Amino acid sequence: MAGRPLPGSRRTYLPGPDGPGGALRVPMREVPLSTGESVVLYDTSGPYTDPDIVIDVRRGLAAQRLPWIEARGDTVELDATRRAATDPPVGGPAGPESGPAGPVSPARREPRPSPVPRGPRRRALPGRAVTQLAYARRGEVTREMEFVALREGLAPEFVRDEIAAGRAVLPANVNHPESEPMAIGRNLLVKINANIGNSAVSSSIEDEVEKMVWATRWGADTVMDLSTGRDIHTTREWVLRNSPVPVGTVPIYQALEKAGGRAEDLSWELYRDTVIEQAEQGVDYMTVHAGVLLRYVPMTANRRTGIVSRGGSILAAWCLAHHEENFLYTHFAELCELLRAYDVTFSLGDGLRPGSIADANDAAQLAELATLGELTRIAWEHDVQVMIEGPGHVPMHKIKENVDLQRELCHDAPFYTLGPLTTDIAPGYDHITSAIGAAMIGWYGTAMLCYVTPKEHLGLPDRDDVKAGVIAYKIAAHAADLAKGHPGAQAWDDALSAARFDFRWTDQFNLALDPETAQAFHDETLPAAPAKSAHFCSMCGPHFCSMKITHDVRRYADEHGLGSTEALEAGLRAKSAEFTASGSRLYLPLANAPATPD
Ligand code: IRN
Ligand code: FE2
Repeated sequence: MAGRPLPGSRRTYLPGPDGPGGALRVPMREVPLSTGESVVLYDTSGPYTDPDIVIDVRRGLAAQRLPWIEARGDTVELDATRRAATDPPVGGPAGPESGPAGPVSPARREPRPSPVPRGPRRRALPGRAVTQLAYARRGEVTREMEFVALREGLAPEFVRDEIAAGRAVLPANVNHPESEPMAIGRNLLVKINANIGNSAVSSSIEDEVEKMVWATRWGADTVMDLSTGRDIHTTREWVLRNSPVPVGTVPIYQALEKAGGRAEDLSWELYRDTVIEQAEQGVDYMTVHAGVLLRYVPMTANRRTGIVSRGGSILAAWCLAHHEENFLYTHFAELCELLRAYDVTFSLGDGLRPGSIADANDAAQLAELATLGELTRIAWEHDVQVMIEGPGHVPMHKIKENVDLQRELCHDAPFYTLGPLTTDIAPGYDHITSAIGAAMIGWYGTAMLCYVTPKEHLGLPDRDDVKAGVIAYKIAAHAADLAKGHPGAQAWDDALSAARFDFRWTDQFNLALDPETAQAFHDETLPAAPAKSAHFCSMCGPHFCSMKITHDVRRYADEHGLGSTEALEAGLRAKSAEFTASGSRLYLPLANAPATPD
């Protein structure tokens, strides 16, 4: 099937250093304007919005990074017998026979004869680190780094330097060659993650692939597959093979399924095999709750909401049941050895994050953060990339402290936070309570914001919730980019404001984060074509549009040969006379609307 760009946009490609026909080209979203100019925006939607690319979700996306990975010559293909040991059979009740579809595939519900073909899986040659961190430290600018630099409008050497210093990560498993490279760091554009995944009681494989495509269409920079229900392996396989963005997981969820749902039956060996299985599938980053130490668990006893992290509560239960130290902590160096063989990035989990305003910045949270800093150093010694997960629920006045402490304790590794929610009182609106915190924490330097949807605390998000969450977080991330003065961030705002001021309505819709909603709202009151160039909208009506008045004032100045200040004063006096003459009413009734009672 061919893709569908957002209304008024088209997918365009920036040529790489070898020119337009070269191996490297970076997809962007181009918005052509009625003025003949166009605006080029960062685009996460992948080939799904390129009408020239035919996508068969049963085959997956093109493995565009494969030649780069092979050219480095530091990985080896795993043979099929080796793979059979870690790949469980694909199938199950909601398995391949009902493959993913929705907006992605017209073949929904059609029987499919074969499961998703799995590409050759690979890992590092013995003793080699195939991580972007290892390359960056050696001074190598990889193709992936070049791609990121072009996309963000930065120098390739700058991107390499940020990665080498550990200030940025570029999650790119050698077994996910379908991904378009992106990087996460405080000196790059603020990124957002969308969580998808089924639970034991809801959703199917096709729903999850559809959500991934949907989330990236609206701007998700990464997705995390948090499936805990049936077919975890197969769902992930479908998501990975079709995902143009890095995919993250929390392996302890699948390990718990393998342990029959009993936390005490988990073991390092079971966990390790799960990590290998997922790394061979191509998971780009993994949440690892290795900072939930036995001695920290009692610190949560008097909290308002105890332990709210799923992974954190599983590890806490294991520690208490065995009265032993968290096996993720005691085996951390071994875990590093595994991750460096595929270039899986650590996302060190905040298993003790506060789950309520009352618990924000408490001793348990900060003790865990210090341990994550210690683990960061160990991962770096193994050339493994690291980011640090953060809270949670934090009131506005306690947000900055989180970023300051994280920087100090975790040596400037990128911070990746869930919101934070700035109040607990608005279930049903937690995309808003948390986007407020996300904007603030992004401004202070958080590199990636994990979205929260309106269904948070209430249920599994559906398609509409995913969109609401992504849009709320794109707003927070972009607001942070503006405040941080990221080069080029403001150009988008300037273009949209110019369109608004010039009453180029269609340009305004097309430049919007959500063009469909912007146009639909305008259509609700002024659907006719002439309204799309009218010098007012139904909010203020024709006589009280401030922008129209400003234009009138400027015209008045031109016509009367007045300098700007004089013109403004004279123009405003004229407007004031007009206002008084109209009865000094602020809102004039629309011509076709029922008269407003005075
Ligand atoms: C992000 C920052 N802090 C937590 N997160 C996300 O929460 C994390 O990336 C993953 O998507 C999810 C893990 O939830 P638990 O297991 O910690 O509840
Ligand atoms: Fe919560």
